[in-house]
Amino acid sequence: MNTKHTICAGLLALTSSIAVSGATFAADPVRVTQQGKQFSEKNLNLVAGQEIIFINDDKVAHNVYTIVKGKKRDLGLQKSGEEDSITFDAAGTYRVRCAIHPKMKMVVKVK
Ligand SMILES: [Cu+2]
Repeated sequence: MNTKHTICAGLLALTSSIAVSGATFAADPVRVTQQGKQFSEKNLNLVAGQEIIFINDDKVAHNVYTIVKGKKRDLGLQKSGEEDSITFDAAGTYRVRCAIHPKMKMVVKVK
């Protein structure tokens, strides 16, 4: 009987477990001020995973929101002096608005 030995050279899968770390740096958050019922930026370019910190530097309250992946991301009522943030995880173009002041508009492009 002829027995055929097939010896599979074990694939050294070490590399896959070592890789990854250090490859991804989250970009710094961007600070956007709300003053005079306007955003301090009209257009912003971000990388995926980057965060915008919205600061209310107005006397009046604001309510920042945008739609991320079909879901409304709403910071709710933001009183004078308060700050809150939205993280943009996915590439795309996002229109940021204030629910109280329709003229407040900002476009965020994430790649
Ligand atoms: Cu507002």
